[in-house]
Amino acid sequence: MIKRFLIIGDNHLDSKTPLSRLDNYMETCLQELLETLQIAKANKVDYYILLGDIFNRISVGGECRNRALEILSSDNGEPWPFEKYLVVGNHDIAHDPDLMEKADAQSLVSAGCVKFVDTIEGLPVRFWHFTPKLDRNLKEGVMKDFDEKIMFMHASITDRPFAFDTVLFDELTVHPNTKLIFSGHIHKKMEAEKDGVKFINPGSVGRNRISDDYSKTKVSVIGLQYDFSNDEYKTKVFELKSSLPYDVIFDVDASKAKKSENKNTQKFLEAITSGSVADKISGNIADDLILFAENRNILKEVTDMAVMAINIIQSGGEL
Ligand SMILES: [Mn+2]
Repeated sequence: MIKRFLIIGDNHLDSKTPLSRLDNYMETCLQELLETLQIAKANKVDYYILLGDIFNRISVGGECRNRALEILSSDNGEPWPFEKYLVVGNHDIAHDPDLMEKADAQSLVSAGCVKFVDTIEGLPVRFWHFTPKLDRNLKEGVMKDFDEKIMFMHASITDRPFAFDTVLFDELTVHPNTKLIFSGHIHKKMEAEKDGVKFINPGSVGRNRISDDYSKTKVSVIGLQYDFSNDEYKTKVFELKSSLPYDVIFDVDASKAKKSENKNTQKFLEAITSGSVADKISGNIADDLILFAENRNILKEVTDMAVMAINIIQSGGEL
């Protein structure tokens, strides 16, 4: 039994254009969504899999939601000739699976244009939707108990250690039947193989913030042809033509200027917090900051904000 899949990483559709984007974010994202469906059709896939974070927020506004719904529902009135499945991502549900019923992602499910399930009858594949415990469960070896051959998930699996906590693919224990793991969530293309198990993150389709990761690669989705009788498979990368180049959609120069501005702010903060006012300091950081800022004619609003930030941090964010 040979089946074809198209696997699509985090779309992050939104009606709001992120500050760093120069184009109309929603229009570009919807165009990209449509193109992925056209690729699926042209390549005669059986299953179209969204790997999570189809939406950037739990509710992205009626226009964006409805247009996504129309695009996913039909090809100019003709039903798309494949099954569509949704892995739920953290952004789709504001990190809380109990909020799914309120989510725009649920609208797609309720309208019948994507399926939200854990398994497909008669096909050894499984969907792992985001939950706050998913990463921990994966680290604790939960996959050992599930014998499907292909896993689709929204989890922090990475091929190498990152600056933040992730689930290292090398340390993942899976069932002997499992051959392939596709995961979205980390917006970075990754591919790794160990003991006959392959991990692929196709990278995100949505580019919702300026990031070097996006500048180095083209936006793409992954085609998979899998023979379930002998576990032979091949994958193919499809680059999206509708994804505009990085330097067209992002104001790279403005971002650089902003980075240097942040650096200056940091220098300023260092200067005012590490200055030598030994004879006057009270030991109370907020009082000392006010005194120091007054001596240097810093705008009162700036000092007030800094003091408020200090208060929030000192109270453990309870304010
Ligand atoms: Mn995401």
